[in-house]
Amino acid sequence: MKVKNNIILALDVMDIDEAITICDKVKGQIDTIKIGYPLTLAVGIECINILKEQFNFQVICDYKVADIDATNDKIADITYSNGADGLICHGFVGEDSIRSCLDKANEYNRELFLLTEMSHPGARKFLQPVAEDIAQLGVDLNIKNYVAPATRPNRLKTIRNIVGKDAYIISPGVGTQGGSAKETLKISDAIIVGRSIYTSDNPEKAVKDILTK
Ligand code: NUP
Repeated sequence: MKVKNNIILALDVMDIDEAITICDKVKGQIDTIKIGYPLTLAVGIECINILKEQFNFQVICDYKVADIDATNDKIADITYSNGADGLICHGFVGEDSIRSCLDKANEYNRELFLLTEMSHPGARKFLQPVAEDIAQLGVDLNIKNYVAPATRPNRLKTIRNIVGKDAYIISPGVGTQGGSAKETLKISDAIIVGRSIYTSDNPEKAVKDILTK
């Protein structure tokens, strides 16, 4: 996936008018939006197409898909058929579950992102010990796209070393969670930023500040 300025806006607002207002302010600098449960559950899955049609954005759905293969298949199908350019799935659920998302991505010719280690403090306990195995499983399954944390550059580096230089890594945790855009982009291909942009009085300037810091 090619992402303008290597920055993805995590649009975790719960109102479509607010979402549109923010998008309107950042559309000159950003062409890729990540939406998750907050916007989707508040507005409905049609929010994907609203953002695509109004702004011509690429939309990544952060549904952290983590079910058995048969259910993952349905979740991936409804997400891609509603216009998602990318979908994020969890890796800890294992090969069959990941594979059903990957098969759907290939069927629709869209992207699948495999979540390895998460960025929040709680991820240290259960996810961190298996994150390298998850990344290796992604490599074994020929997955091209990964999510790995901006909050722990050393862990991000370890995951980069496993998935290789040609893999595409996107990293949440810049700004509010404490990660640095500059440091992260030495290792990752793109950063994911939410609150530092969408809670700002001046989202356009917030994007500029993040990119220049
Ligand atoms: O490990 C992860 N950490 C994380 O913050 C995986 C994620 N998908 N996210 C998401 O990235 C999180 O749900 C939010 O949508 C975004 C980060 O937002 P913010 O901390 O910049 O507001």
